[in-house]
Amino acid sequence: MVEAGLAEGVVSRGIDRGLLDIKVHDLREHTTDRHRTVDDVPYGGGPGMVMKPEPLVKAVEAIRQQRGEPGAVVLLSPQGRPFTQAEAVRLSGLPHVVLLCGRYEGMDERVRELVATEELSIGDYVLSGGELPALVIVDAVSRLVPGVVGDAQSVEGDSFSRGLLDYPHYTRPAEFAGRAVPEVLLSGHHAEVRKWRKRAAIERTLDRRPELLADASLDEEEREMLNEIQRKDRDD
Ligand code: 4HQ
Repeated sequence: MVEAGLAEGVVSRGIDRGLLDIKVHDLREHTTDRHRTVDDVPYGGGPGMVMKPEPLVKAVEAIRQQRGEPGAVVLLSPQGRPFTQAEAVRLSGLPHVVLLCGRYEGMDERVRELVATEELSIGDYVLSGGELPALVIVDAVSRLVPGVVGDAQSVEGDSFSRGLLDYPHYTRPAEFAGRAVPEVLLSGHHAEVRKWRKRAAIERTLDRRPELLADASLDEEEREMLNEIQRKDRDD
């Protein structure tokens, strides 16, 4: 599953261009029994299985030998701190990151204590394994590595790079199913387009994710727009 995810899109291109160096490690390579067992029954009873600690700890030890000391060893789990754009920016500044993916009910707690430096969650839902969360993190971090996304402006302008939701996007045709593209976007007035997009991003954020505005980095013009929109909403 992880190899398939790495073989697509910007991540694959970044690897091919030598901008990203990503290795997938199979925990079964760090087992000693005939069945290459990575899971066992939970102490205390209950349903499901738990990832055994030895293969995980040995895998991280082997990674240390092969690739040097990682800047972070991240355990993926719903119990982790929320993974945000700010976390992606932080991880993108580290030269080497290890992502630990578990299956079943989770990992033996001693893996977190002994080898993980942090625990991250990609959201409040339960997946069947940490592989997709790891790919999510690889994708979000990779596109922040210089050169991986062709157009650096598209990364800087991203939704969340300043803590706001994105503005609406339109392409041709100018009218579709009876719906017209906002006039200002066809006008060629670049300053007006910029202002329209700023306002639209603020309106959407206020409407859908108002809690984001507390931490958003708004410039003077955006602050003024926010005040104006809130004044209007209050008055009517
Ligand atoms: N899981 N964010 C259970 C997640 C998850 C998430 C990963 C499911 C670990 C054992 N990981 N395994 N949400 O749902 O990171």
